[in-house]
Amino acid sequence: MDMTLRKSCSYGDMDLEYEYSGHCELALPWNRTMLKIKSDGEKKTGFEYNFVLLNFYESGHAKIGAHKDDKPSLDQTVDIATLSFGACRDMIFSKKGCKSVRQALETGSLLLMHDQKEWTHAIPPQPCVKEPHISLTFRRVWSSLQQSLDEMETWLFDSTM
Ligand SMILES: O=C(O)CCC(=O)C(=O)O
Repeated sequence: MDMTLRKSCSYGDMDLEYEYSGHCELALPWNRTMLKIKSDGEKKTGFEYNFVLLNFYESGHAKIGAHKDDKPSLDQTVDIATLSFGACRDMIFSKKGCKSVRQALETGSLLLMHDQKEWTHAIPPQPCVKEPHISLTFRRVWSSLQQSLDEMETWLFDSTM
């Protein structure tokens, strides 16, 4: 991912980390505003989120390269919800053998992404856009504590069968 002119931070449940592009993002604790937005998003989507990544694109020169959100730490059963603010930017979705799809990220829009292991997505440069764009991408991330509990449960189940 190209970090030029794009700034990120994240909020999430306690001690949650999300690793992407060889970079580990440690979540800040939820604040009131983020919790309110998260709860509104959960009502709309029907999913429960424990992590949000904020991206600030200073102008149309800021971009994010094509990538898949296919990290093992992401719960793939939960669609990623992208809430957009500010200048409209385009997102391009591509999948082998399929025609690419260009989706405008209008301010106030909520976009749900599923099949994240199959599709790549990107926000290409749009030099004519002068104003900033902000995106909040809500996700469900496996915590290492949850992973240990799951492993313990599997172990207990297997040893009692
Ligand atoms: O900022 C966006 O809307 C896209 C973010 C994104 O693609 C990602 O974090 O995987």
